[in-house]
Amino acid sequence: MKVILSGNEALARGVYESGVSVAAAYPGTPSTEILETIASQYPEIYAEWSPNEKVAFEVGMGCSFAGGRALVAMKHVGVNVAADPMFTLSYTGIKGGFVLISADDPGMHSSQNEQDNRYYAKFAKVPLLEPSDSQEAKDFLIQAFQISETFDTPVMLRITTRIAHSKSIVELGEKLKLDPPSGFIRDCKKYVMIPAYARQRHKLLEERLEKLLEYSEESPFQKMEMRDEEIGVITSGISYQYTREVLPNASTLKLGMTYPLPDKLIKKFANQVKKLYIVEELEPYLEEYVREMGLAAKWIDQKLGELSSDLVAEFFHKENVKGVIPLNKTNRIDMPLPARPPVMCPGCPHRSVFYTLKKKKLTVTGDIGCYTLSVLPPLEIMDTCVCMGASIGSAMGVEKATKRSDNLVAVIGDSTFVHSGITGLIDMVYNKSKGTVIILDNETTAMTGRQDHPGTGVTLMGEETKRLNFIDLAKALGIEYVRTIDPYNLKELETVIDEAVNLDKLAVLVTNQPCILLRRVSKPKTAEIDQDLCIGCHLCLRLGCPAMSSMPEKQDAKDRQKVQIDPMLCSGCMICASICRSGAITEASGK
Ligand SMILES: Cc1ncc(C[n+]2csc(CCOP(=O)(O)OP(=O)(O)O)c2C)c(N)n1
Repeated sequence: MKVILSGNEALARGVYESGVSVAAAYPGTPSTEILETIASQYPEIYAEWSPNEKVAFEVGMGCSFAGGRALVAMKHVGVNVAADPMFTLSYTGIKGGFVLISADDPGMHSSQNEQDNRYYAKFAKVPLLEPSDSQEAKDFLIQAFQISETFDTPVMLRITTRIAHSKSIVELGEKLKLDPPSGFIRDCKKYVMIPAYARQRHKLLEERLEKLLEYSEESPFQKMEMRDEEIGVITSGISYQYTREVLPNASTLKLGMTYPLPDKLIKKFANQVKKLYIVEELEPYLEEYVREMGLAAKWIDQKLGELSSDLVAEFFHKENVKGVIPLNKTNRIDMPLPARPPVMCPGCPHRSVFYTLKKKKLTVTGDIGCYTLSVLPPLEIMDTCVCMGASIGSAMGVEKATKRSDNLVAVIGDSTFVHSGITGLIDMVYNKSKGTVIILDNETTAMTGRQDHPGTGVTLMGEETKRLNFIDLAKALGIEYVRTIDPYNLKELETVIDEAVNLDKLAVLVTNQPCILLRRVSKPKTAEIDQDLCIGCHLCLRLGCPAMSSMPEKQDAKDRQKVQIDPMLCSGCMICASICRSGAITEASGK
C-alpha cells in the first residue's frame, strides 16, 4: 500500500517495520513527531520521553545491549547532550541494532544554532545515512538497523527540517519478524570501557571502519546517475532534490551514506564529468573531503541558513551553467504580509512573571522555552539564553563574580529544569550560591507542542505515573526558601519575588498555573474594557498580550488612543485588570 507521509511519519513506520523494541527521545523540533507517531500508531513498541537526550540515548543503549533493536531520536543540539555515551558506544558496539536519528535544523526555524551534525558521525566514527525524501527515510532506517547489526556499530541517520516535515509517497512494508531480545549476556571486554578494554575496542573500531568504507563504495545508498557529462554534482539529502529540480540534465552522485565516504566512487564520478560541483547545505563537509582527495570541485558556499532551489539556481546561473531551470516566480508571494513575530499566547502564565521582573529591573539569566519570547518587545527582560539548563549555572556564575544576588534571577521552564537544570541547582546548594531560581511550571513542554515530562505525571504512552514534585525536590536538596507562586496573582508575585531576591540566600520559586493551551477548552470568562474609563495610558499594552490593541480611531481629548480587547483571543487571565490604574478592565458580563 502507498500512503503520503512526512519524513518523521515515515521514520516512525520504519521503526515499526524494523521490529524495534524500545524508542526513546526528548522532544525537539524538527524531530518531535517521530516519537509521537510511534506512540500513537504503533503502541506495541515501548516509547518514552526521556528527561533529556543523554538519558534517551542510554535507554536505547541498554535495550541494544539486551539484544533488542533500539531507536533514539533528537534534534541536532540534542546530540551535544547525548555525545558522551555516543562516542563510547562507538567503541563498545551494540548487540541489537541501534540507530540515532539526528534532526538538524538549517535556517534555525526553531533552534538556537544550525550546527551540521554530519561532523558528529565522522568525529564519533559511526556510519552516517542521509535520506532525501520520506520513502528513503523509511528505507534507510530499515537498512540502518541491518548495518548496525552487521558491523556491530551504532548508526546515525541524519535528516533536516525539510525532510522531517515535507510529505511524499511511501510504500508500506511488513513488520520484520524478529526473535524477542536475547537478554543481557555478560561480556565485560565489550561493554565495560575501562582503559585496558577500551584500547582493544578502539582497534576493533578502526578495523570496522575499513570494512564500512568498502561497504560504502559498493552500497546501494550511493547512486551515480549519469546524464549530461558536462556538469557533475556531488550531493546528498535535501540538496539532491534542489539540484534535480534546478539542473535536471546534470549528472549527479547522490550520496546516501556520507560517512565513511566512498573515495573510489567519487573519483570514478569525477573522471566522467567535465566540471565537478558540490551542492550541500551548511558546512563544506563533502567539499573538504573531495578537496582532500585532490579533486577540483566548486562548492556552493552556503554556510549561513537553509539552502533552497532558488539559491541553487542562482549559483548555477552565476556559474553560467546551461540548462538551469529559471526560478519559478509563480511560487513566490510578492504581496507584503504583515509581520507576525512570535508572542506568548493570551493568558500565558509566563507573562506576568516577566512583567514583574521588568518592573523590578532585575537581571534575568534565561533558558529555552516559550518564555524565551520575553526577550522581545514589549517585555524585553531576558538577558541570556544559550542552551537548555544554562540559566541556573549562568546566574550562579554572575553571582560568584559580582558577589551580588539581589539584582538577579534565573528563570527556567519545568521541562528544561528536568532536562538539565537540576544539576545547576545542586551546584548552587553545594557551592553556597545565593540567588533566586524561578521554575515556570506550566505542566508541559509547551514550546515543542505540549509533550509530557517527569513533572506532568503522564507518560508518552498515556499512562499515569509518579509526578516529580519540584517543591519537594528543592527541599530535599536542602534549600530553605521554597515557595509556590500563582502567576495570575500579581500582588503575590511581586511580594514573593521581592522577598526572595533580598533574602541573601538561595530561593526557589515555582509557579503553579498550567499552560493556557491545556485549559483552552472551557473559557469561563473574558476581560472587557470600559471605554469611558480607559485613559489610553497603555500600561496594559506593556504585557504584550495579543488580545489587546490600541484603537487609532478612538482617541480621547488628549489624543490618547484607547485600548480594546478581542474577546475571541482573551482567555480571561485578568492580569491586565490587575495593572489597569483607572479600573477600566473588568470581567465581561454574561459570558
Ligand atoms: C538540547 C535541546 N533539546 C531540545 C530542545 C528543544 N526545546 C527547546 S525548549 C524545550 C523545552 C520547553 O519546555 P519548558 O522548559 O517546560 O518551557 P515551556 O515551553 O513549556 O514554557 C525544548 C524541548 C533544545 N532547544 N535543546
